[in-house]
Amino acid sequence: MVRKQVVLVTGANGEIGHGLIERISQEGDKDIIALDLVPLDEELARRCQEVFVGSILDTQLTERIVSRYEITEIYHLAALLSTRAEFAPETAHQVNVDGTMGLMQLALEQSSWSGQPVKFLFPSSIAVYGLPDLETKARAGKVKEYEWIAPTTMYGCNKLYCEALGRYFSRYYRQLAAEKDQRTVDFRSIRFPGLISAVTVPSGGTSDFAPEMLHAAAKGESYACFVREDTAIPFMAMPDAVDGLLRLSAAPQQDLKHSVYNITAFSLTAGEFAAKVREHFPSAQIRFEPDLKRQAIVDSWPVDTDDSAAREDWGFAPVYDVDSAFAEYLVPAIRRRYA
Ligand code: AKB
Repeated sequence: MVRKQVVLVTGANGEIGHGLIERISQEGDKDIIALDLVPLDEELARRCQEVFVGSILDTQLTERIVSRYEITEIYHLAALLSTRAEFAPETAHQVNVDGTMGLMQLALEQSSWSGQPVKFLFPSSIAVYGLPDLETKARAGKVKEYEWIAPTTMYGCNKLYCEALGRYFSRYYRQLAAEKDQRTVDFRSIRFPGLISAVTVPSGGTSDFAPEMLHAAAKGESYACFVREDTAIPFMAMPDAVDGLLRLSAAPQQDLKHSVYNITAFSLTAGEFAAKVREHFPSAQIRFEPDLKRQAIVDSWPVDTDDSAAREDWGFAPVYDVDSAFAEYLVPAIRRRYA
């Protein structure tokens, strides 16, 4: 019996999963299997070869998956985001770290069947950065991958550690063995800014204030923003994030000088974001009621990131700046969604 070769997407029902599954299935050359804690939306499920409902920590489930399919590529999107992880740090560690470690082991094991490296695409985050105060944040400006990596959240710690784990699995796994291990993981990671989707509303993150503000305005609901008006972090429209993952996956290995890359599209304050929302939804009711604890998390994230390495090594360039993201992607799609 020959197992079908597939791409595994974990956390498939989440924000990135929606856009990613749609794009991979449109491209039409790969079969997708999806794993999520909840059943996938019907439209999304139809694009997958099979959907598995359960936890990435459930080894019986992952063993059942590999008994049926040969996995050649993994997009490991499942995670507890920064706000949710602070309410359950130990659970976050299990899901974000132990879950990732288990999938890297699964990737290694799968590579032994084909003799080829299994690609492991891992979304990391601006949460790996930790700027100590607002003055330093302003002075730091666009941070490089190796600067200010002192996360203040469990989620940020988890992401930073898993980046290191990925580097280890792809370059140094069992480095003291007498014979080099032939099984290999081809780990590639992107540090994303806050992502904004027209299709889904995020939950459990701390950059959520921007997409929440926009979706509330489109629904005609008032919104109390949990950070100050002058709070600035980088953002990106979801199609550019999905494109980034697919481009990084397609890049020839020899072009990649790093295993982890920043990418960014535009940086603006929550007040500027609110002004953009009002430009398109003039009756939007937005007020600012900072939650000091969530504020402190966002204050520790950089104003922007330096993504020159991604641009140089694999040609990353976002399609959308802030104006075109609103005018050409977010607003038309959100209006259709809530019509
Ligand atoms: C979060 O807010 O936790 C995420 C992130 C910035 O990675 N959106």
